[in-house]
Amino acid sequence: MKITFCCTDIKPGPWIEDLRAALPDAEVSVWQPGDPQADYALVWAPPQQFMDEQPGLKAMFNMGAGVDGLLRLKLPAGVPVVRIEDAGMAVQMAEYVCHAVIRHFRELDVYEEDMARGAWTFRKPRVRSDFPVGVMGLGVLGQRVAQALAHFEFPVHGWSRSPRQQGGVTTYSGAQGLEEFLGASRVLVNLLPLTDETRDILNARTFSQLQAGAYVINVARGAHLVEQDLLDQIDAGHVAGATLDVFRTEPLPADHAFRRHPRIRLTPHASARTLHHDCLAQITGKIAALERGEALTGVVEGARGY
Ligand code: NDP
Ligand code: OXD
Repeated sequence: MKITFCCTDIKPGPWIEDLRAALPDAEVSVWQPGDPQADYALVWAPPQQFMDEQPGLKAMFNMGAGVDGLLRLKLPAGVPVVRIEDAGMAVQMAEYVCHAVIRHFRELDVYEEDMARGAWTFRKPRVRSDFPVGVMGLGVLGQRVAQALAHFEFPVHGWSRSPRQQGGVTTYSGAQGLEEFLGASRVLVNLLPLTDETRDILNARTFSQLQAGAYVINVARGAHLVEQDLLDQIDAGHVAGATLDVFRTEPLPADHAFRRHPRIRLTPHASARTLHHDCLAQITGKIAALERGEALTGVVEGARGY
């Protein structure tokens, strides 16, 4: 079996070594233009030339949960694209989102500023039921995030494309459920995949439907957010602030308005990192399952875009 590795921005050395250790009978190499046909590929932001030259793959493994970058290319017909499912990312995302929600709810920024200027003052405790959290996307990551928020006793609402049931979460679905979902939410967490339907979904109209004093957490993709709309809504006072991990342009330009905004907290697309060993185990496990003729989970449906 031949496995090829074609990942921009990921050092191949450790992957090649660990793939060879996990699948000793496989021939594993870093893709070069003109290479012979492989059986399986591990890809992240590959060039179109790779797709054109590898039409006979048995499966292609995307080295992340989001496949928006990959689906921009013309993919070889009939080759299943398999994405990463959790592999240690769900717990990281739950930590990150809970941290952002709690930091805002408990006004920890204000306490930090007070302490830095020598003060010792108390804020009036806020009422948890005044801070319902809406999670957009109830997939592998969104479900885990919603569960973690419910554990902290926030009222949690969840929105997905098809109807979902989750204990402790009030659920809504489809375009017809969006308005009610937004109206029930004050803190909005985005964990949608980036598709034609979800691009620019965090916009002025969406924000205006959230409860007053809204807070926005975007951990999915930068192109979900209309950046100027967020800045305008913060200026207008309807949105109190935001925590952003992903941006339309990454790295975020040094002079971007978000960089020095007092109400916006930033991280560099680091909310849920790809963990080498967890990913490797998931991918090699799936290759072995395919070789045994078994069906896989995590196969992307091209038509719906995720
Ligand atoms: P999943 O595919 O498991 O879940 C996607 C969810 O979004 C599903 O509940 C799906 O609905 C819902 N959805 C999709 N389209 C729509 C729509 N048009 N309207 C309403 N709901 C919709 O994805 P994951 O949870 O694994 O990952 C989510 C995203 O998180 C990734 O696509 C990626 O962009 C981002 N991500 C960001 C990371 C970071 O470090 N910042 C790390 C990892 C991922 P349904 O349940 O009906 O299918
Ligand atoms: C992913 C990401 O999609 O890291 O996995 O953004």
